[in-house]
Amino acid sequence: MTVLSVDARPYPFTFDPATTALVVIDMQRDFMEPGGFGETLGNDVSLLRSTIEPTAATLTAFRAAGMTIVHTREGHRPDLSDLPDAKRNRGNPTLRIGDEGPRGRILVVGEEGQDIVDELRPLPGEAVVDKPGKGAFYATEFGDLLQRAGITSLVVAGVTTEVCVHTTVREANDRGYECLVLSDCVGSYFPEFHRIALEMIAAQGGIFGWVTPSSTVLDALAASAGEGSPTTSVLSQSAS
Ligand code: C5J
Repeated sequence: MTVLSVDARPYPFTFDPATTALVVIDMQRDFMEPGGFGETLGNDVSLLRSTIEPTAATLTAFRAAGMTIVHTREGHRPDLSDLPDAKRNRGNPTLRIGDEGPRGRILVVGEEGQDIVDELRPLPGEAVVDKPGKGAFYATEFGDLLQRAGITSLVVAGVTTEVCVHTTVREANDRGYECLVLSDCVGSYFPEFHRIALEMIAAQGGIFGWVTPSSTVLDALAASAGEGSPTTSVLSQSAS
C-alpha cells in the first residue's frame, strides 16, 4: 500500500491513493460563465476563473495516477419536480432556476449552462453526479458510488467554497470521510467568505478537514510515481 503525506493545515494529511477520490464540485457554466445562475444573482463570475487552471492540473495528475475522480453538477429535472419552492423563490435573480437563459434553462440537467466548463470536461468513465441540493450526498448516488469504489478520503476542488464545497465537506465528515480541500482549486464570488470558509474547515484541529494548495498533492503524486516504491511515504510541503 502506498501511503502519501502532504503538508496541510492544521497538520499533515495522509492518504492512500487507492482509497482517495478527487471530487470536483459544480465547475459549471451556470456558475462560472456569463449568462448563468451565478450572474443572475448579481455575482461577478470572473472571480471563479482562477480555480480552473490548478483544477485542470490536478485532474491531469489524478488521471495519471489512476485515481478515482467524481464530478458533480448542481441541477434539476426538466419538470423541476426536485426543486423546492424555497429554492426557486430565494433571492432576487434576473432569471430563476428553470427559466430560459442565454445558455439554455438555468440549472436544468442536460442544458448547456448546467454542464461543466470546457476546460474541466470529464473524461469518458469518470462519474458525473447531478445533485439538486448544495451537498453532493443529498438525494444522489454519490455516497453509494464512493462506497462501491472503497473510497475513504476525498480531495476536494470546486465552487463555491462557502456553499456547495462547504456543504459537501460537512456532509462527508458526518459520514466518516477524511477531506482535504485544495485552497487554489476552490473559489467564491466573495473573497472574504472564501478565506474564512477555508479557515473554518481547518480550525479546531481540523473540525471539517484539512486545507492545502494543490501543489503539495501534485508534488507528492509526482514523487511517488518517480520512486515507484510500494511503501512510499512522501511529505510535500508548503501548506497555505
Ligand atoms: C451555489 C454552488 N452557490 N455550487 N452553488 O448556489 O456553490
